[in-house]
Amino acid sequence: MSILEDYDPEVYKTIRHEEQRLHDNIELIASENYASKAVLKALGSVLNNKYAEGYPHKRYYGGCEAMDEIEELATKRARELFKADHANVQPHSGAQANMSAFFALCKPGDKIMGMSLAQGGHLTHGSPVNFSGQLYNFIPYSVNRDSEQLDYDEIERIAKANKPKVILAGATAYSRIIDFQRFAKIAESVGAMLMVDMAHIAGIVAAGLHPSPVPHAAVVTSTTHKTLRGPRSGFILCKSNYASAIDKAVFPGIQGGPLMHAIAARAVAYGEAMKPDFIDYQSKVLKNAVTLADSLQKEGLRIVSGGTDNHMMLVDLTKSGVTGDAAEKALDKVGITTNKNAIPFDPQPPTITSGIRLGTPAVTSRGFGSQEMKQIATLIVRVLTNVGDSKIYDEVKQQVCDITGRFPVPGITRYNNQQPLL
Ligand code: DSN
Repeated sequence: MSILEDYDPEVYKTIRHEEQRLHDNIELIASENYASKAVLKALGSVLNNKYAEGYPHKRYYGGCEAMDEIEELATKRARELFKADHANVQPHSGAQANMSAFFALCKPGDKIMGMSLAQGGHLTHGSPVNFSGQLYNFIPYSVNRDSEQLDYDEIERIAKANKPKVILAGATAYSRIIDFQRFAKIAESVGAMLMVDMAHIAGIVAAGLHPSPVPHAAVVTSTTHKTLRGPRSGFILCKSNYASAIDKAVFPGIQGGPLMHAIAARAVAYGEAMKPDFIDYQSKVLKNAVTLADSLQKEGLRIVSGGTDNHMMLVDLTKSGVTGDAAEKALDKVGITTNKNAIPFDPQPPTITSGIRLGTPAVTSRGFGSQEMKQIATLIVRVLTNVGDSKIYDEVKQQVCDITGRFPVPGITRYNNQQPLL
């Protein structure tokens, strides 16, 4: 960083600004995490400089020897980590991974069943403003209105009535175990292919603490930067009979040159996820999520579906009279970072919402435990019951600083004169 400081102080300043935010704030966005120093090192490496269109030993550019080595290492680690027949580590992001999977499995106009964005799905699971909703005939399914959990009988009924080509499982705002085996049975019963987007839970799956979709799905897509704690990127796992279609869909189908520095960083992240302490980390993520959800409930907030089995929870703010948007903004003021999120059957528009989504991957990477979860719940409620009260905000901000000051941020050496955790 000191080279950048001299060379381009303006850019350096913004990076320092973000380091300061990462250090000072409590990061509760469920899809974020702190990549290790090793992951960041690979991302910032000279592999950035190389064009390597194609696949190992079948490139459209010379000089790709090291590129072949790193891509083979990353795909081997991804296959081993998730016990998959085939891995493609080139998608630039989760959205690109999903686009590639749709291209491989369907033709424009085909029917795909997916969880709607408003119910906890993802933009690329058929939202009308996204390519997925525009190119394919998406049939949405939702959670049950009473249990706020996936209703597999209802999903089966919709599948039988519509006979989709693909059934897509996976979510960005769903806090319960997803029964991939049941999804596979439903898909099989209507002659559909099962695709799973496991982006949020990939790290928990890798640690063996959430059932894996890999044995059940034709194709599994993911990102690497959420619970998996790697670089921002995507990847695809599939059964061997889909390997060729998936590879062709990624390149030349929708992408050009792979981002080789990001592929190297994925390899580092997969390697980290293979270490025994990764299982310990993921079990702490889950334990912290339960403690945070329980503590918020004790403080009077309603958790959608009554709790969590994974790294996240949705908090229903309806009774408090504070919208998700107002809550996100108020919590931002005290250094608690969250995102507004629709709750199931939310009457508010997506820009306002009635809820916030909270997750524990980042704070657990930092070393927070049960005590901090309970404290955070109290601080959140203190803010939400005193929205607009700057005296309370100052008091809570001080307590946030007291907590964050005790925990160095992985990947950043600057603080506390000590080596980072990772
Ligand atoms: N936007 C991501 C999330 O926050 O869940 C999913 O891509």
